[in-house]
Amino acid sequence: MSDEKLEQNGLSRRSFLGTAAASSAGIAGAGLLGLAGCSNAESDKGTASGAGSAAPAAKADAHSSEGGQSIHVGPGELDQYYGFLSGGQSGEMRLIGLPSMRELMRIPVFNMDSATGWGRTNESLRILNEKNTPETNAFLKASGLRCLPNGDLHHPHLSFTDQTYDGRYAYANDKANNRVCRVDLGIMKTDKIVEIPNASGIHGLRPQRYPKTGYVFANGEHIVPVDGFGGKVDDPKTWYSVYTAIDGETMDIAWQVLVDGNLDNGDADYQGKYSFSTCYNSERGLTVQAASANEQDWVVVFDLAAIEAGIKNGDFKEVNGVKMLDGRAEANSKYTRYIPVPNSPHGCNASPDGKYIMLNGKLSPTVTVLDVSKLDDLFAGKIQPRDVVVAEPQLGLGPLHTAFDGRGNAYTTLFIDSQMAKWNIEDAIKAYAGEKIDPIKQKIDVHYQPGHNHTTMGETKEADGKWLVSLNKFSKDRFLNAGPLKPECDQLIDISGDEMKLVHDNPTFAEPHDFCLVAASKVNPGKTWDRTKHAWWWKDAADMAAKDGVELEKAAKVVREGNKVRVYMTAVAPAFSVPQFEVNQGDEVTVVVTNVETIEDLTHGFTLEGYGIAMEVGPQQTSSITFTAHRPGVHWYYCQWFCHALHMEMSGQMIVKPK
Ligand code: RUQ
Ligand code: CUA
Repeated sequence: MSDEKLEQNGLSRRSFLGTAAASSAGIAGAGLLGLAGCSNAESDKGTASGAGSAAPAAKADAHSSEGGQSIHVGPGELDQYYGFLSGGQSGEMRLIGLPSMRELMRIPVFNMDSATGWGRTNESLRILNEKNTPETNAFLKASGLRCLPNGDLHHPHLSFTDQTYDGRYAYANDKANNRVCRVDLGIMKTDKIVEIPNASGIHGLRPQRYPKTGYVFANGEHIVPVDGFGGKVDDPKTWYSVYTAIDGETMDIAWQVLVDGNLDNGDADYQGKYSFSTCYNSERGLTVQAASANEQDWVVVFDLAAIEAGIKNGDFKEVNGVKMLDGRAEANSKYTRYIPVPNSPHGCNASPDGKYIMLNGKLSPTVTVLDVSKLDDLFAGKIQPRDVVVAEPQLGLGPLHTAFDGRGNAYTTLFIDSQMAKWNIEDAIKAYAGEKIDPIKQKIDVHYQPGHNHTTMGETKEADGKWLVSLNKFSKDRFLNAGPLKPECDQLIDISGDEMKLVHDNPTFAEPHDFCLVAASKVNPGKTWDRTKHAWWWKDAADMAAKDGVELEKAAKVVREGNKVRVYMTAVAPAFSVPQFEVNQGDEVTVVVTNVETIEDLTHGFTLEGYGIAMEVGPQQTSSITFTAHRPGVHWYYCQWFCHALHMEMSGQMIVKPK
């Protein structure tokens, strides 16, 4: 590329050489992901925010961006948006208020949680394990585990009806253990977790937008040998990746499609006809060098109606109980199309006008724009795959994800440049058609190395163009040093005016990956549990109580059956209805606590000293836990939520008589 051309593209010679050097070195790690840039930044703050910086960092103002929107939410005031933030390696989902960026709640999902007992209570263990594969159940048994103790929640996205959020559910994936969860927004608790068989590394996740969710699409990132399609453990040439559609209502797996390459991120269209997945490693290599050798990889497009017809006509193989269709490039499948896109595309984002799909180049400085209206012709064989591309602007180094303001602008994170690029979609289309026009409107520095970004309501037809959040992988000097492990840095950017303005840095723990920004009016959680509506949560405890002739809401009873002891109690501030119970060493004990408070925010808890037991019991909720009384002696149990002036007195004793 000539210097002149580089300048036209807004890339300095120096930043271009940064990647060129990395790719010619062929290796990897450092250069490839811009980590060289990071270490430079470490030693030289002057370049910390990335080479090729077009504009100095906006000066942060604690309360407002000059002339922009106020981010200050005063005491007692409420935020305008909910943010559903992934907890990354923590395995949880986090609820944030925007614009204050205050953390409102942590929702345990793929983790175990000390405060609520998630991963320990009978109710959570049922949800965690009810849709495991038989292999996982065997593994848990052999390992002496009650549930998988970890997960890396990546991509939270809400359910849709008619192209916008309907406030029913949030879904997210666990790449580490190939699972997809659902959070019931009525109680902000995980209500379903399903393990995806056959696939490996469930990564990209997106719900169907129209007519509703519908399907939840989940990408298998890693190629693996797949039963029924000749997959052999010792022959990587026979390995493929698996694309999964889950029924968002039942959380059963609807179908799977076998595909080439490593599926990365996905999205669905606004019409309910197609879904998409970026696909790196078209080489199907097993090393970094091999996996990034090709100049072009793909976006895979899935034709939903054709897939449904294929299922109906029996054109599938049943693999471990799932209907799998052959969508491989070499199979010339009617279910898929492979559109070449520059090197190792990453993010995949549908524009809120429903017209375009953006594929973020990662190792290419470009974002490729597909025109959704051309896909019918592509599947009909009337045009070539690249004919669907209507723009491919060069934005800077390391484009990872793109968000939208609903006014025709797109915002792309540039990982290597540590910048956010704002560009106009129609201008990019004109430039691709040959017009002399620069689609880039503005670039600002972010700190540092951004991955996902998200705008308020930006993945719906109601994109409102108020706020943009950049989720940055590195924070370095932005916060007080927290030791070798630093927080990540989520930055709030005001996009309501003509210019982006950086207004707030928010530290977050390892590592928020994706975010979903939702108008507060779309989400209406209950204020207490509902004994009727949420009876599914404690249905096992209710069945058990019915057999024992116990009414949970009035319970104060100990039932013994052989070496099984069931203790039923209520919690009303400041007392449990059973102040003491006695068991024999070795008994299997189940404690069932029902909080009969009717007032909002009056949560009790049940902690049993010396047994690794604590659980949340919210107003009108029943929680239960089962354990073996191995340790003889007097064991106090107490409420761990400060519920009353006599909260400390809300306790009792379990007496375990030695054998
Ligand atoms: S991917 S940083 Cu796991 Cu969401 Cu792009
Ligand atoms: Cu109940 Cu503290």
